[in-house]
Amino acid sequence: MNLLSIGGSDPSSGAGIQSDVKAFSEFNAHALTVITAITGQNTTSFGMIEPVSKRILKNQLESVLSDFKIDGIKIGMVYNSEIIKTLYQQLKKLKIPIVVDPVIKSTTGGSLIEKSAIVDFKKYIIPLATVITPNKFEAEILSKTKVNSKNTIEKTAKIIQKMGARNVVITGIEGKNNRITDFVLEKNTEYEISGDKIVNTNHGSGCNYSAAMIFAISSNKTIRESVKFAKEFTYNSIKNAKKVGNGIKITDIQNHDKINSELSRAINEFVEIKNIYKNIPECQTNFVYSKQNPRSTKDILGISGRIVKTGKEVTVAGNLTYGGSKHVATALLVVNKKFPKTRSAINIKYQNSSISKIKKLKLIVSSYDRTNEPNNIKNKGSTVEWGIKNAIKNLQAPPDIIFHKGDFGKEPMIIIFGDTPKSILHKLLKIT
Ligand code: PXL
Repeated sequence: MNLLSIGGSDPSSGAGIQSDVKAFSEFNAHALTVITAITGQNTTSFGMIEPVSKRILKNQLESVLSDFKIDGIKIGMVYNSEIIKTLYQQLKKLKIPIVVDPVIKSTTGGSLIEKSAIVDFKKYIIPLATVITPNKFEAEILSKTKVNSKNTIEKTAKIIQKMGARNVVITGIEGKNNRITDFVLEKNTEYEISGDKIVNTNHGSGCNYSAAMIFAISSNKTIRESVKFAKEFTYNSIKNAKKVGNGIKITDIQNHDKINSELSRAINEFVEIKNIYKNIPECQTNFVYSKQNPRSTKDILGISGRIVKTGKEVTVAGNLTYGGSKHVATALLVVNKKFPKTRSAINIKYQNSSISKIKKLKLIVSSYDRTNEPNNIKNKGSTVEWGIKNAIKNLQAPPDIIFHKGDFGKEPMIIIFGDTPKSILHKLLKIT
């Protein structure tokens, strides 16, 4: 997935473009950037702002738009009217989801938009928004209403929606009992999503929220799912915030899930293997890695949309999620019950050439015959479980490979098992 961040450069890398590059990379998306302004700032103070010229702004945009298939765009700091109008001219014709983060002030006190540009921001940028994500302060400025008992958050959100944003999410509304709430106004419905509050002044949380939002929206998640995802991602980034400079903490979005980073690295290597497309079956490939002692497929990380063949290339469709695979994860779950060290698996196309190579190697191989499957199992839809159980029934050591030759209307398949995704790649390279 390619995601574009349009915004300002922050040399402290806590917010702005640098923060979005980190966030998008964390989602395994490729980060494209268009810089609108350069700021001088750190964790204690805000220095200068220099907006870029119209020429270079336009050239940056044309460069990325003409080359990449862009799945989603996030707009952050836009600073002045010239930048706003130039962006509008280039973006109005696109049919790509856009998340607008209407940044007005930095936590350290810098003004991120000229006062005189707010009118044009409302006129040109807000109508581009699939989702706009102001905090309460930003919502008040944009709607020109102070939230109180008479002017509710809902009223504020409706004013912003009237300006042309399809969906309005007002973030970080402080409530009672240490709770913090996002108010969501979709086209025809409105609701609130609450979570625990963390008391912690930080730099970067607003940017993390909108970056996660555009990723979720571009992954075809609903608005409600996207809000939940962005909220959780931001909560973790604040929880892990680090004091790297002398002033306020910077949010930390690094994924400390080793399972995720190991699988993600192996998938990146897998898609680069020469001619690997020849090994992708009709039902496509999933590559999974489990937590220790998984209790269900929800403890197994997999690709939500599989690795798919696109001509002579393979592409990862979707993202890594626990519970993202059904079949391969179920097969792994069964093997792991008997052999707890086996925690990773991949399915590849059944080919006679692979089977002959497998037979020549010192691998532990087993198979099952789907034509022997009892009807009651077929009807229950638990074929994989039944087959793998059968295949490992008499094994004393963990299998490297389990295959089956298919059945009427069922594609034959090879599944490779191993302790880690890396060990799977090692075996795969020997048999393909
Ligand atoms: O968090 C909003 C933001 C966005 N973009 C840039 C920033 C800030 C806050 O400091 O500096 C460039």
